[in-house]
Amino acid sequence: MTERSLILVKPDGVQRNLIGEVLSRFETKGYKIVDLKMLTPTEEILTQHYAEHEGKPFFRPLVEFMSSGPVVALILEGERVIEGARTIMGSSDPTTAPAGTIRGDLGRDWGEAVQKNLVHGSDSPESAEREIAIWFGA
Ligand code: RTP
Ligand code: MG
Repeated sequence: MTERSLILVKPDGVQRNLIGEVLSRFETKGYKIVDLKMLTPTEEILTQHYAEHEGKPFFRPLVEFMSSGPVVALILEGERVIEGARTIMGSSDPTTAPAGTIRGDLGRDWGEAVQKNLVHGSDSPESAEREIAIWFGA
């Protein structure tokens, strides 16, 4: 089934000049970038985006990290792209993410409170719809 997923190249990915590398992994797989923009996210957009994590100890540091510089937000489209993009990304912790994935190959965990794990991808069709509305409007 054709789906859409909201992908972010996080501030560490932009700072490390990895936008092209990250996007090319999704494009090479065959997924289509159907919208894309660069912006420094406001607290408001991040509070909506990370609503599920509000109240957790890493919430404030996460919002501060994510608003520390520009990110690239994009909508990726393709067959089962929500699950497929997360497979390409690898699991959250860059130290244990499998080799061959974006986080496993390129992610660095230097012990910061917030894992600078380069990329975000929607985790379900419901999240994707919600997040696309937050970042790109209806
Ligand atoms: P994402 O939402 O960014 O795609 O990542 P995810 O599903 O793999 O991870 P999630 O549990 O949704 O957490 C969102 C982001 O919060 C940061 N985080 N820090 N214990 C910690 O310090 C901690 N846990 C999570 C990471 O940047 C993670 O990607
Ligand atoms: Mg998540």
